[in-house]
Amino acid sequence: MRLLVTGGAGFIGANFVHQTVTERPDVRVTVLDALTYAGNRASLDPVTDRIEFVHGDVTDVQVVDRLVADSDAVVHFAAESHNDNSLADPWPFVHTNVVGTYALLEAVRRYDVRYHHISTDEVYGDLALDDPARFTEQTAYNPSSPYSSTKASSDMLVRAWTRSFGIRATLSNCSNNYGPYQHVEKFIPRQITNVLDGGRPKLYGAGANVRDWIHVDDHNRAVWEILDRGAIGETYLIGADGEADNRTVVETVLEILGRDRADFDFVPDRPGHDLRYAIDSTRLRTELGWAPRFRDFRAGLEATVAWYRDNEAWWRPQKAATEAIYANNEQDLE
Ligand code: NAD
Ligand code: TDX
Repeated sequence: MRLLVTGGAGFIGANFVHQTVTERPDVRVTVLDALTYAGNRASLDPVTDRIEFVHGDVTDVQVVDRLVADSDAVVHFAAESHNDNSLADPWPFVHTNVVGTYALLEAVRRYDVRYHHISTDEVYGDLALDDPARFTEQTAYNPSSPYSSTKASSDMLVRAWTRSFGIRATLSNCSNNYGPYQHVEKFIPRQITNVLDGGRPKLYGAGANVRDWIHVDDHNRAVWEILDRGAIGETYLIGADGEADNRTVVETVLEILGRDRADFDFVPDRPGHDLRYAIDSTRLRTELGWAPRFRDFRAGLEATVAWYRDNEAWWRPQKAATEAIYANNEQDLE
């Protein structure tokens, strides 16, 4: 099988490529990645001699056409992925997430190539903190941020191309991922590396917002189940029952690293900050037999903390510039 992986130098994509190369030696992987600030070629170092890497943009129809024509399937991870950046400058999100998906859809239509679309639970908006409900495949779309609205837009394109043109597509919406190779702008790596640097974690608002954490390897195993056995035209929600409020996550990181649990700062809240995400993944579990392997969030966090401690050379080059952007944003919000 010839598999095109877009965004394979990013967090989830790189972990997906590692897993695929290790567990599926029959798959020939080509990565298409623009190496934006979020892409890191070093994330593919462990597998570099076993894949083809193409430095290119998913909005470049010529590159996309050539690579899709030479593939049996595409998994589309590439995106602008950070909510805070989308509030500061939405344009790259519209361009990559919407136009990039359009370019891929037209190419898979032209060459009748199997397509899997990676999306997020954020397309459903948020839930109240005290609401027992969780998102299902039937929940209405209601995105809050420029990021989530462009992901919702791309999902709609996939659904329309499936119905109108009969492309062979599946779609998955996953909750918050954690694990190795995640950019230090994101919540968990930011706090781990702040503490490793002797600094203090930064909690938005009151730290009460809830995210539904899943280990990135569990996400990627679910993607493979869908590629193997998912029903064409269908959507699967991916989640591992990992709800935790942000304050608890920060306190756990501090505790793992031997610091006082109260050693954090509250900072101004993110505008429009979604309160809570929660996924009901019954469909994926019952129809495709998927189950998460990382069931103990604290153990997964300990392994992630250990990875950042052992791989400073991977994250150090991004840390100062990322914190400078946050300092600037914080000033704007005060
Ligand atoms: P990331 O920001 O770590 O990586 C994105 C990758 O895409 C980078 O390597 C970047 O260089 C590449 N890229 C960006 N624009 C591109 C372009 N125009 N052309 C080619 N490559 C481009 O993101 P991530 O956290 O790994 O997320 C991957 C996907 O998973 C995204 O579609 C995101 O919406 C989705 N998702 C993420 C999470 C999460 O918790 N991180 C949860 C659910 C869904
Ligand atoms: O410094 C911080 N302090 C803080 O309290 C940061 C960076 C974040 N937060 C909060 C905001 C969120 O409630 O932590 C939570 C997680 O924040 P992010 O890591 O920015 O993730 P989120 O906005 O939830 O979106 C993530 O999950 C869904 C990914 O970035 C998206 O790509 C994915 O679609």
